[in-house]
Amino acid sequence: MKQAIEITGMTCGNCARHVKEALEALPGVRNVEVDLAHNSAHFESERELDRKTIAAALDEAGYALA
Ligand SMILES: [Cu+2]
Repeated sequence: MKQAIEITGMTCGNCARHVKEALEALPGVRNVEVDLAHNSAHFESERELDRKTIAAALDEAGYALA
């Protein structure tokens, strides 16, 4: 399934890469696309990931789920 999220804390391409890597590390996640200009990302996942799981992964990388 496809999921879309909004993220706070990204300021540059490195941030976008860190977010991409953090999301890709979650189980079953693939095809992560991070949109720096719009502070958002979308990805495909085998099962729907809850906000808590996504927020924890982003927090660990230094960003936050909006
Ligand atoms: Cu940055």
